[in-house]
Amino acid sequence: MKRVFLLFVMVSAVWSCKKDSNTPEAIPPKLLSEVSVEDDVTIKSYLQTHFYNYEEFANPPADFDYKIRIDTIAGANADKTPMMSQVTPKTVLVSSGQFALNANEVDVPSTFYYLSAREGIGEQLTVADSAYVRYEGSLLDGTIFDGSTDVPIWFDLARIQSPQGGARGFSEGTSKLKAGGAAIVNNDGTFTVEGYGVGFMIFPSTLGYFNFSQSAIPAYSPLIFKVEVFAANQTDHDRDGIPSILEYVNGNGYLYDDNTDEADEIANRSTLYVNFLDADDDGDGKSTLEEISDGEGNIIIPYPDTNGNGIPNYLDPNK
Ligand SMILES: [Ca+2]
Ligand SMILES: [Ca+2]
Ligand SMILES: [Ca+2]
Ligand SMILES: [Ca+2]
Repeated sequence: MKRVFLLFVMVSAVWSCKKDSNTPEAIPPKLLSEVSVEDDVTIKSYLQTHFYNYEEFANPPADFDYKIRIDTIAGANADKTPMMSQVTPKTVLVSSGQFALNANEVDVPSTFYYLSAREGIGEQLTVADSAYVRYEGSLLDGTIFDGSTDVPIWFDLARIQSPQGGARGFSEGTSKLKAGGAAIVNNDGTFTVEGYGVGFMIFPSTLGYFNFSQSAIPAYSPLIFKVEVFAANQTDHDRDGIPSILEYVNGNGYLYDDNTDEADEIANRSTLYVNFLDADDDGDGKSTLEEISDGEGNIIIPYPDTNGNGIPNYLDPNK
């Protein structure tokens, strides 16, 4: 996915141009609110007409590889259960600012669907975890555009949510899965993880790349990812003592719209730091770590709130 992200960054400032015109004409992006609804119709139709190898997951053959295989409900498979009746929907809110669009759309509902084919025996992930996964991304027509299906790789699920990351749906969907058990070291030095989580997620382009087309991903493409989760680590990106997952204060699961001292940063600095990347969250000149510590290297739980106004000191510039 790194390659895809890089491409995203390079094309992010370019609108598509009409090829048959001498003068390139910028085509304004569609509205999130329109695409979100269109994509949902497309996704539901896909889920209604496709099935996965749920029977193998329910009664695994001896040599089963625990890979999800999706096929059309037709012919010999006409009696299969559609994925639509097995997936779980989750609606999150998306704003046009997340795609650097000017439409001023705020909190547009966008629904993704996920399924855990095999529940992992390890921890439940969060959208701020670092996750060790094998994965495969494809379009709904089956075109595979990215993946690492043999060797697991680490993904920073928090940063993937970023405007440059472009795959918030991957972060959201993966957070619904569970990791596997503790790694077992084999005699040859390789690792085995038992009971790792296996699942997939399908999400609208409003949680993917939206209007940015790439070589293998046309603009406005809903995406599907199959994911196998082996391990996950909690993160603290800015090392301020507050786990990144606790640094979204508005509770919407999106880490890039939480910036407590944004007004101060706009007024006084050139760079904005959202809370999970800001080691002084309230911008009062005292580090967050200092504001939650006892002076002897211990973090105080619950976080100190000296004036008792319900806002902990590290988020309260007026304390
Ligand atoms: Ca932190
Ligand atoms: Ca900040
Ligand atoms: Ca912080
Ligand atoms: Ca502070």
